[in-house]
Amino acid sequence: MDFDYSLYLVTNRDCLPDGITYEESLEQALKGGVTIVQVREKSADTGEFLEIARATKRICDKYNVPLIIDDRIDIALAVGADGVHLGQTDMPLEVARKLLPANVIIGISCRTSEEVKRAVAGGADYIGIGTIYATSTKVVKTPLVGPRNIGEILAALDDTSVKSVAIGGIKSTNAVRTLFGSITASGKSLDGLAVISDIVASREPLIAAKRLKDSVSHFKASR
Ligand code: TZP
Ligand code: MG
Repeated sequence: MDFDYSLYLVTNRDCLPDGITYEESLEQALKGGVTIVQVREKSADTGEFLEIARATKRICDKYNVPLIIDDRIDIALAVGADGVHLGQTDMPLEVARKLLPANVIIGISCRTSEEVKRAVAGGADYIGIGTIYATSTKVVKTPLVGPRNIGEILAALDDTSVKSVAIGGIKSTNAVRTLFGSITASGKSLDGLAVISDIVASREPLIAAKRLKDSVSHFKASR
């Protein structure tokens, strides 16, 4: 499936500012140029997660943007999502691949070249490289990847069609240098940026998304 990973929004209702609903924030972000959405709601129970996923699917469909579900294969299947995102300690990729229909994509979080190689061997469609910068959105127990190491990790994707995004502390202020810094010796680079708080915590998610999207578009146009 050839999705556009340019601006990958990861949801988190806990980051929303007062007075703006989840649906409003999401819709504004999509109007601002988000190209793919992952529902990641760590504080929701199964019933709530399902409801959020359904509501997100309705809005994503309106904007013709693909929907990815964090972790939960059952919820992805229940709402007819386009993909599932797995962490290194979630359901193993090979098992998820067997459970999911062939048209449902799988993404996996990676922080080393070894993890990337395993993800490729296991049939991942895309990888999320991170955590790049310090973030207060997630408790991070491993050392930060840092922007300078993205290229080296990405090099493990050479000669594959597997796509990549960077995640963790990505803001409009570091977007351009993160993207340019990711270019490998063979010319590969990130396909996009994954963001939570820079969009979701904003009172103006449309503008926040547009700023990030403009950075990615500028990067892609220059290559
Ligand atoms: N995985 C690695 S860092 C992170 C996730 C889900 C959180 C990213 O949030 P933010 O607010 O964009 O730093
Ligand atoms: Mg997970």
